[in-house]
Amino acid sequence: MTSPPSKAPSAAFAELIAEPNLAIAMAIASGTGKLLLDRPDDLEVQTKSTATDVVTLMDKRAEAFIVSELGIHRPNDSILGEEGANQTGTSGLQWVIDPIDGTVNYLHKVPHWCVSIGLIEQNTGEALSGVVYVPVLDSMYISSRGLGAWVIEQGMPRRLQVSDCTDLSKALMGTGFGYSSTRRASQARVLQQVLPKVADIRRLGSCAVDLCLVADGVLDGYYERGVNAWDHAAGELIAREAGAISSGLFGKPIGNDMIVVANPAIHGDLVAILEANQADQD
Ligand code: LIP
Repeated sequence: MTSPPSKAPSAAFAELIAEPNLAIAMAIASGTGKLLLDRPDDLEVQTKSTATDVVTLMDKRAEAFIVSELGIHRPNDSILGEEGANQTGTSGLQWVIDPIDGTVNYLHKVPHWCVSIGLIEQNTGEALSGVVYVPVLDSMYISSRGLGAWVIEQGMPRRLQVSDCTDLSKALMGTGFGYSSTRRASQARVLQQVLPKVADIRRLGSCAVDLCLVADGVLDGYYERGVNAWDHAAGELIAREAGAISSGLFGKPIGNDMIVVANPAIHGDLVAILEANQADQD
């Protein structure tokens, strides 16, 4: 359970955590993290789109918990979840949730997984608030539109800022791969062109956490083809509020075909390489 900050937070942080919907998402993410850390021996693993696209009992249990909590605190909002939650509301606001982003990591006990809860304006699709909670590390990344991005680590708040890397050849780049062999072959084709042009690649297994690492300047950029709204709804806002530039390719916004999020100094160069190699195509 994330404990309250142990020292007086700055005025900006105080303003951010006073935002009521963010506070609701933080409390729900924290409770979901506790639930997920109490893992049963049998995770009742099933597969979805392919044999490598796994889902566990805990993905479903966590999503049910989040939906139940949102029903109590925000009964008129819509909800879209990776594991099937799809509720229509009347408020014009939609919660976009991934109960476990990085399910393969959760299954294999790799720490790089999270609870991702984003809030968007349904008419515009604009992100309003985002929470990405990494239970194993007790790190909660948070943001609301126009109020900056912060991480609370073991109760200590710290403001997030993207890296100052100006040279793509010195950039540490995050990416990920899909679940179909056709998609993976195409992603490997693109990786062959990207890898020689950057310092190194990290495939850590969670879009949402990768986006928060861009926000924190740990990764200089991240790109991936095939991620869904629930993977990036929260993390993309957090990264932008920390100074990142976010886009698709060829002037398009982020989407299932491609998401590119990086510090402003290298975002354009990364997009150019991806466009030159039709990275938004299989
Ligand atoms: C994951 C994404 C990640 C991608 C993985 C997987 P999931 O989402 O967050 O970026 O590379 O293949 O799709 O399935 O763990 O919610």
